[in-house]
Amino acid sequence: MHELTTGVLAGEPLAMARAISLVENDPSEAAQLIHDLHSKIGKALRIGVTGPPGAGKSTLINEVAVSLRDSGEKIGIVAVDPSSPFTGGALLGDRVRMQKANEDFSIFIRSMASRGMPGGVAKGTADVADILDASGRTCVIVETVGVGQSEIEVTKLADVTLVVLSPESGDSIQAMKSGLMEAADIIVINKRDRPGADKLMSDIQGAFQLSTRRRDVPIVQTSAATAQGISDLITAARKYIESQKASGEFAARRRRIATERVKGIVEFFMRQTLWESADSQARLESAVNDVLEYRRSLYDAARALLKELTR
Ligand SMILES: Nc1nc2c(ncn2[C@@H]2O[C@H](COP(=O)(O)OP(=O)(O)OP(=O)(O)O)[C@@H](O)[C@H]2O)c(=O)[nH]1
Ligand SMILES: [Mg+2]
Repeated sequence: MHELTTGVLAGEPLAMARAISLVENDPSEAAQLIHDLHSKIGKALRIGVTGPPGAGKSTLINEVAVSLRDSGEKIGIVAVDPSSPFTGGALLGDRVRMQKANEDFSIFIRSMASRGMPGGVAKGTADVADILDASGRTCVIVETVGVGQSEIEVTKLADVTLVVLSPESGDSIQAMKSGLMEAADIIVINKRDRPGADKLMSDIQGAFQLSTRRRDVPIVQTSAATAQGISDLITAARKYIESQKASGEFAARRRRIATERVKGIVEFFMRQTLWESADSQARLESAVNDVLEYRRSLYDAARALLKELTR
């Protein structure tokens, strides 16, 4: 374990990959590792990227990563449940660019499956972000496909959340109806080379005009496949972070994130330990009997059982 900690702190790609596997497969080892890394966690900027499948999130992240890397940043990327392989969408030229930029491992990329994460996606991705952070990455990017509520939860772990839409996905309308847009600190309309980008932009602006809270959300147009609009996006993100820091909201958000994580881990520990005692199954059965034989209501039996199990 000690060796793994040292490897992660040194930013060795192999150690980082092994550490992330622990998060996927072995929660208690992962907990120990993150405990050991604790004093080195917290410096990296965390960027959440979400949006409908195929909107161009990975292509966009590639370009942002290369650009940030050129300005001296060290990037860690984790994609949760990618429906397409991370660099698979990128044009060949981009992939060469990516490789060239990455000869010194200044960009670390890892895909992971949400079902491999004991304790849930939010806990798992936050743990992975911690590992990348401790490894000396100055910027950690988390990609999730924005299709459901749990994906939106994940974006709450980030200092800034980008919601990526494209004019060709009818899903964008769906995204506007769902909570996805609410999670956005910056909206990216990618594939601006496709017809409909301006219409999508004015649709969103129209919808946001109605809300005082959302009126000022920046909307940036990009064409990730040809690396256009990337610097506009980075500028918008930097501006956002700066204003968050100036207003104190950056720290407040990190506090909210830490609060949610502590709560989540307490609940995870509780679930883990609740059924550990030898007689817990017998107690459960007896509670079920009470319910089925009308001695106790469902809620009464559950409350009493909880009391017994946590005594
Ligand atoms: N025309 C056009 N195509 C793009 C652009 N950006 C990405 N694409 C293409 O869109 C497809 C999907 O790109 P990805 O980057 O894999 O999209 P994604 O949102 O990460 O997809 P999932 O992770 O599977 O949800 C690929 O074929 C890309 O080459 C763009 O700006 N313009
Ligand atoms: Mg992707």
